[in-house]
Amino acid sequence: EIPESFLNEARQFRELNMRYTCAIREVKTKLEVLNDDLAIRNQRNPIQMIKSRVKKPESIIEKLHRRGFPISVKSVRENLYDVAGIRVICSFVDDIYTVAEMLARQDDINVLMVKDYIRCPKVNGYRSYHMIIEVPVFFSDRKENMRVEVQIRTIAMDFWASLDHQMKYKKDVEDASEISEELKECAEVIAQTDLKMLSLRRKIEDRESKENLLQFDKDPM
Ligand code: 0O2
Repeated sequence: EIPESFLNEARQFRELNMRYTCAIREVKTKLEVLNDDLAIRNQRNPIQMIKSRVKKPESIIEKLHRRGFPISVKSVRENLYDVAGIRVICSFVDDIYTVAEMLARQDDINVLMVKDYIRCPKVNGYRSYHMIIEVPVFFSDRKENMRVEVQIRTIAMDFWASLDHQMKYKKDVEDASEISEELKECAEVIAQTDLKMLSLRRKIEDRESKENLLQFDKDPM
């Protein structure tokens, strides 16, 4: 016989999962709208890819436990900010800030926290722009402000973070500290390359706009 209290808590967790999934959908739509509009204005897509996930129950419980919070649905709502996670992969570093500002400016979005690990990288070399936002979601019987963590980074930063993440789950690998050192060096090279790519794109755009002006002089309407 399964105790009623357990079934009740399980039901509540399932409902919680549904609510965070819906919150992700709302924010994803906002990002897709921004991407479509910016693509028309600038003739290129600032967003390459959007990934998302709802934190697994075991990770939720582990994090609550690690931080000394009670294990309950109420506690998840109050104490965790990253149950709903969206990762936005941009082409260039300036796209990250454009997308972040445009999202933050929307009047139904409330920005609770920003961590700019691009301007201030972590000691291991990790770079990414993190925002914790609150978005209203309209359910059948109520409106609820849901928290969503949005991580925005370049393709290169994402490539680096995947390998770094893999490393975290293999703590017992030989030469771990040597690998960490090399990963850190790689992060610096990647950051330089991201900046170089941005300046090259700007040069190309400058040239294009000069050519367009020349064309206009030759052939004024
Ligand atoms: P997952 O699997 O992505 O969900 P905490 O969440 O306790 O680590 P805090 O201050 O709440 O700490 O969050 P912070 O520093 O903003 O970073 C949270 C998330 O950013 C992590 O989630 C990772 O996704 C990513 N992140 C932060 N630092 C690193 C890093 O050094 N390397 C990589 N690869 N990712 C990082 P989770 O919950 O750890 O993991």
